[in-house]
Amino acid sequence: MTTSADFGKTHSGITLSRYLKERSGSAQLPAPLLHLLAEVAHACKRISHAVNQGALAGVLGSAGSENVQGEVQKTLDILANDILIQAHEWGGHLAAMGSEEMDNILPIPKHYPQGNYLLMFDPLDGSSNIEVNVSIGTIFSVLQKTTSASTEVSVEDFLQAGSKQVAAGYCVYGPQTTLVLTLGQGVAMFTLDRDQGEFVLTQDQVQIPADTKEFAINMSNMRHWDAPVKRYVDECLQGKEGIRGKDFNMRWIASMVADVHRILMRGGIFMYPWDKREPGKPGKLRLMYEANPMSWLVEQAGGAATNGKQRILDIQPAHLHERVSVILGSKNEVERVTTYHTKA
Ligand code: P6P
Repeated sequence: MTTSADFGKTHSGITLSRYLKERSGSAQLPAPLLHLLAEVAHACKRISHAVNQGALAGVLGSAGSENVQGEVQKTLDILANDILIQAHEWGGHLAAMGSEEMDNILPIPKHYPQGNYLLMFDPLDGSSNIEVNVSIGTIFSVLQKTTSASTEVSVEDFLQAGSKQVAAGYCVYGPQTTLVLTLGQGVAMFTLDRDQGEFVLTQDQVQIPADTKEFAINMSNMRHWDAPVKRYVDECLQGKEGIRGKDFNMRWIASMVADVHRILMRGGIFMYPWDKREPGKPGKLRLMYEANPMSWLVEQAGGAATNGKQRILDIQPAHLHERVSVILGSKNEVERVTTYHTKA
């Protein structure tokens, strides 16, 4: 059906609301889940506005506190976290929320409408880039509480493998504000049209090329890497003269959302592997609200995601804020790095 939104636009004109409504009601995509995602999108619009205001709204700089990770919290980290809590505590779709910025889960107050979904988020990933005006983003993951409605929600409800997610995505605040979403039926991208205040479908069924010439890793950590990662990167650096027979490019934005978005758009491999700086930690990135949602998106777009040894989505979490080594992106490259680990 042609609508006025289709006139003069170079995109589908399909708003996120219409996209969700058209998928609502099936067993896999019940209306409450899709309504929850509409609320996530609304919160991301508000965060985008705050991020875009930057210094004008006095939201830059540090908040003078630390999060559970021991990282200095930026003012915008806390603002984004508050926006997500306010957007969801009353919606009636959640049993509880979990956030990188909060030590414990946040059960929905008993006197508020209760739901069955569990929402995890990194409210503002890459926040060290805020002051220097580089893309940052919100990452979210949705699980379902599997215990009975009468059973009090607890952190154990969240400790499910990433393969149990029912929705996942991110919103990248860059030259465009783009919401990227999977419901298990492929990956769709929605760009925020500020004129109408709506996210509009700009790409659907995103596919990551199986091969690539671009790798993303923080090279300053090279001396700390394990042998398989060092072997892979060395072979990339040898270029045409080496066994790979082609030259590689390197990117590192230090904002996972931006690096993953580039990979979804044109392929590549992203690595934040275990290194010997903190040997007791499996990696820097968090499993529940960074690696799991990003891994599902990448797999849904035809890519792969492992911790070097196993599929990230198969990892059974033991703690809410547990960390993991991440290797994700173009399938053939991820398989090569994983083979170097398993055959080492
Ligand atoms: P480094 C941002 O702080 C983050 O969690 C990811 O978004 C990003 O990929 C990584 O850390 C960057 O880490 O050690 O390169 O600053």
